Amino acid sequence: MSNEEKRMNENAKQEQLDSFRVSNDGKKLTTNQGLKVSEDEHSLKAGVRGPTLMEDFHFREKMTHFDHERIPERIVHARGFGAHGYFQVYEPLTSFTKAKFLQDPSVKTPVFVRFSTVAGSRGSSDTVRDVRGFSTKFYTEEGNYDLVGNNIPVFFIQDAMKFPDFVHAVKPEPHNEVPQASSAHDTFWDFIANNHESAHMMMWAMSDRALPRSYRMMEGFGVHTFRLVNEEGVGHFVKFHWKPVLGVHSLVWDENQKVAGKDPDFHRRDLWNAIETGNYPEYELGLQIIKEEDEFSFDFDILDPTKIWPEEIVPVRRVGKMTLNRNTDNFFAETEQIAFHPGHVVPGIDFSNDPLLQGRLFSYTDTQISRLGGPNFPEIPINRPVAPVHNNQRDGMHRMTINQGPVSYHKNSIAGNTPSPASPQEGGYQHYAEKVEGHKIKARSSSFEDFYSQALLFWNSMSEPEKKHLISAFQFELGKVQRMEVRQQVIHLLMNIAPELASAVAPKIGAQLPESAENPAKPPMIPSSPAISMANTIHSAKTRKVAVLAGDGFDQHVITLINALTEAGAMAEVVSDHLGPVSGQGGVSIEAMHTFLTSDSLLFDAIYVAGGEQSVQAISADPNAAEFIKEAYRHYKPIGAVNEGVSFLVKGLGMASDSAAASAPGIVTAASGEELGSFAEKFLNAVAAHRFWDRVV
Ligand code: HDE
Repeated sequence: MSNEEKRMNENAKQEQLDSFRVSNDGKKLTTNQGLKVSEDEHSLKAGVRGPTLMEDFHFREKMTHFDHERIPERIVHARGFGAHGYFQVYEPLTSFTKAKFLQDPSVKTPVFVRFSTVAGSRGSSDTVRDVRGFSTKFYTEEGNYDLVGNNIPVFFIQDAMKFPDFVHAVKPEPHNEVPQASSAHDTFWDFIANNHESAHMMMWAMSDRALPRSYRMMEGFGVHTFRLVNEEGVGHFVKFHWKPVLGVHSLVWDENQKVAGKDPDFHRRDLWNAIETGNYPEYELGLQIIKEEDEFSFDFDILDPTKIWPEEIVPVRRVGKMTLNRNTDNFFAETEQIAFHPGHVVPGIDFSNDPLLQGRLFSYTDTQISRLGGPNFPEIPINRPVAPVHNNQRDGMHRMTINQGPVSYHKNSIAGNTPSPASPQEGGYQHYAEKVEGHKIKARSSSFEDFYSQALLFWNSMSEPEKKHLISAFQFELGKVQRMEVRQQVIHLLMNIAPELASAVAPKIGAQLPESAENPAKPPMIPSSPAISMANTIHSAKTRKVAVLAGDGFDQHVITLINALTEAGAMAEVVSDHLGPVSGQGGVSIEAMHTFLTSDSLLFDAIYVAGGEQSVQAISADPNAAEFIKEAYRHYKPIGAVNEGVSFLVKGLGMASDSAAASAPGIVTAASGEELGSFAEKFLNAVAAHRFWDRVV
């Protein structure tokens, strides 16, 4: 491929979208028929106080369009946010797959990614306890490939047949449509109690994984076992992973709930701002590969979507990187209208017989037909492949293409039997010729019956703080369940997984702890999987948001600190008692983007209190400033203060002395010249550590 062609490939999607982009800047107002209109505030009336006339085509067009602006939201994953980017493979994956976008490291394949929550409706909050969707559309030269994954590697159910039941149970209850975007209610837990195949997934969903700090800081998983097929027709089983370069990080539950009120768009804003400021989110693509002959070498069935392949047993190879570098121009046109489907594959990628995946292969196109109004949704600009489309499909609602000629059938002689099927050598997709034998039967393999051992593996792999959070999550969620019998049944389930967990939860929810488990977990294949614990993730100060609390008269150290933070890739934002320029000692000035009224410590990763007597006085005058400190402390966040700022911090936290504050975990203070010299480095280390779980709050 020439360099010219490669560049075209990288920009191919954007260039295609360019032909649909419309800017109204500096233009005259028209109707949809291109007629310039002279007036846009008054309907045509019979006299200024008279009735509106039907003749007013402009009024009718404007109102009719408005009346039809909404489309059905997605039945699940309704609330989402997307961005454009590209993917590059590190080295050719020829031995595993013939997929062209996985061969040449110099090729940048355009992508669009949509992140989402699952249960809430389109207008719900970003920060709820929920699984997150992580869907990627690769616009490859061989057609679109969609990797439609989640941020949790397993699923609630094993067979697609049960998906409507599961979704009905987790969605708001049908009689009163309560609660919104929450699993903390009777029907969800009744489902869990009666469908123990959910046990493993429920552990993940109650963990901090379900409270991501940012879409930029979550893993993605294809969940199912797929198949890679190479040029020779040899297949390998594969699981797909996305590994965020910034590591995997979460909010804490109390913070999560409050952010939902303070900034329901928290994750959207975070992603949008990161891209706008050039902090492009990056994720490495990981593959776990199992040879076909090893299909039965594990203590789990590799077709079972409620099981992981522990990374310690089947390592994840990092094979490429995705970078998100462009926000959308229009949310509806791009993020809302994008249509993903796990069945959008390219040669070299195929399916397994996972019964959950098999059902998904039906559901996704079906749902787009009602959501996007007909079978022509692949023609919507964001859904169009960059590869050419030629077939005999015709007509239908909203058809855009003008297909020429009389022939719309195969085989034909009038058009020389074109469009003609392509041989595999010409890039024609060929299904993997797997040998299948069996009786038609509505049943599941007995190899899917171990529901508890990987749930126990999850529990065993958690750090102590993660275990505490998991216990609190069960106490909270089950605490919201009104029916005693449902709470009791869940305790029986937890007993099967880990009696330690059941005994910590039962007394808080008024349930009886059974003497023994009815069906105790078998020992997992390995005692614990360090890869599961977020305690072992990457820690960095990059892109972390630090609130700099400063009023007029702040001391010069603020500038040193802001420079150090910026250099480390962190984001310093000034919060003050007023917006606009805040003037410091020595004639310096910094811009306050927030006040204590418009902002909150919940929206930051760390807090720094500036020195300077006048500055401290100014911020002390607002009681919300002390709240900033208290709440950051409660949420285990790093807090720094220098000079006069230290006494504000000590007072705010109700601590006995400056030295008590200085020795508290995650609190960095400096007053003397020597301390000030090393402050920035120590504070940055604390920012990179993110949370100080050993703090007593
Ligand atoms: Fe989905 N899922 N799903 N799902 N799913 C949808 O398709 C479905 C499942 C996932 O950003 C729907 O276009 C069935 C697993 C994501 O636009 C629908 C089953 C995983 C998204 C649908 C599953 C997912 C969806 C709703 C069980 C992780 C958002 C709107 C057999 C691997 C895509 C739509 C986006 C969306 C069906 C299970 C991920 C109804 C039947 C497992 C990320 O078609």
